[in-house]
Order: sequence, then C-alpha cells, then structure tokens
Amino acid sequence: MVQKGQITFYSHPASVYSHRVEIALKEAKADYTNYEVDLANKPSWYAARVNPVGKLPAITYGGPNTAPDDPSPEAAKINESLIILEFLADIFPEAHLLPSDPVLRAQARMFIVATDSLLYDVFWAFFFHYSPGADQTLLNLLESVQERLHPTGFAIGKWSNADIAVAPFLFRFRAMLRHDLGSFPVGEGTRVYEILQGPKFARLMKYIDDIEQWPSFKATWDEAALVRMLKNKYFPQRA
Ligand SMILES: N[C@@H](CCC(=O)N[C@@H](CS)C(=O)NCC(=O)O)C(=O)O
Repeated sequence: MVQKGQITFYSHPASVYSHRVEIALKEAKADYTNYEVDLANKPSWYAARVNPVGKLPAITYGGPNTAPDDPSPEAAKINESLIILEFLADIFPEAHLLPSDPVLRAQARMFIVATDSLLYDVFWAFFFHYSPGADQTLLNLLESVQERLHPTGFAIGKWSNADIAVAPFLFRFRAMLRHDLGSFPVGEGTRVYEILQGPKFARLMKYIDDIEQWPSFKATWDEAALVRMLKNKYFPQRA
C-alpha cells in the first residue's frame, strides 16, 4: 500500500478507543510510530501540540519525521477514534475499511452511530459503577447489537470499520464477564456470561468468535494481559 505521509499514533494499551485505531492501522498495514501516553500523568505538550481535548487516541499525519514528543506544526493532528477510522479508510482505500459500495458504506456508518455511545455508557454503568438493573441494560444492548448484525459474517457481512468500532468493547465485556471482573457483586459477571452462552445470543457469540480469528484484530488482542492489568489497577479485590 502506498502511504504518503508519516503516521504517529498516540495511544494507551488500556484505552478502548485507542484499540479501535490500532486494529485499523494493522488492517491497513500502515507504517506508523506508536507513542504511549501516560494517562495518569499526561505531558503538557500533548494537549498543547497534539490533541487539545487531551484524550487518546490521536494521530499526526504527514510533515517531516520528528520525535513523537516534538510533533511538527506541519503535520495534521487528528483525534476522535471514529474520525481517525474514517481518515484511515480514506488514505488506505485498498484496505477496504469501508466498502466501496455506497449502500454498504451507509450501513457500516449506521451500525457505528447506533452502537457507539451506548457501548461506552453500558461499559461504564455495568463494569465500573454497577447498580441493580445494570445487567438487564447490558443484555438489552447486546441484544440490540445482535439484531443489527448481518445474518452471516461481520456486522455488514464483510469486515469493515463497523466491526473495528465495536470489537474493543465486545471483547472487554466478554473478558470481564467470564473473569468476573467489575464493580458488580461477586458472581454477577459469570452469571451474565452464562446467559450469553445460551441460544438467544448464538449469533452475537458467533460474531465475536469470527472477529477473534480476524488477523488485524488478533494482532491487537491479549486477553490475559488485559485481565492482569484490570486486576492490578482497578479490581485488586478480585485478584
Ligand atoms: N470520543 C473519544 C473518547 C476518547 C476517550 O475518552 N479516551 C480516554 C481513554 S479510552 C481518555 O483519553 N481518557 C483520559 C482523559 O479523559 O483524560 C474517542 O472516540 O476518541
């Protein structure tokens, strides 16, 4: 693939939104420099010179090659994971992050818009700020994701940005449920995980299994490392 400008990717391994961009970069076989930003102690140059919002992920594109902590004023600065996915689809058309067919492109974008904010809200509400009833909200969301899936294959049939947008959430949900990791009562994660193994969620589980085998996702996913990090950092009582 022809890449016209340098790419520097500002990320953090625990960041669900950074994970989206990492999958897309791998899918596009992009040549890029990864720079891990310490989320707990963000350097002042990051907001001043890369992402004024101060969040991860962000990329710089083009301009001269400089050290990541000294980004060139000539490089474009792009933030918001979904915008970065669109940008990567534009600069790497051969990677087919979005299909060339306009109807399929619209379907991929509709899937993303319908799921994006709900995934984060439920992630937060069930796993980090549990209150009774959050289990049903999670199950309802997963059912609505399942209903939107193409009958076979990936979200719109073919692999696309739609899968890249949801996968980091779905795999964190699955890992945290089966390891019973979260702010919920002990046993609640595994109980919900068992429900997901039933016939009602067969299509969603098949979708998750298919994503797990997809090379660009596989190259970015280490469930054991995520579980270790979550136990150390957020849920030491579950270690
Ligand atoms: N809508 C943004 C969300 C980015 C976001 O919330 N990133 C988190 C990490 S996953 C972050 O940087 N948190 C640190 C902070 O808010 O200071 C996107 O899709 O990129």
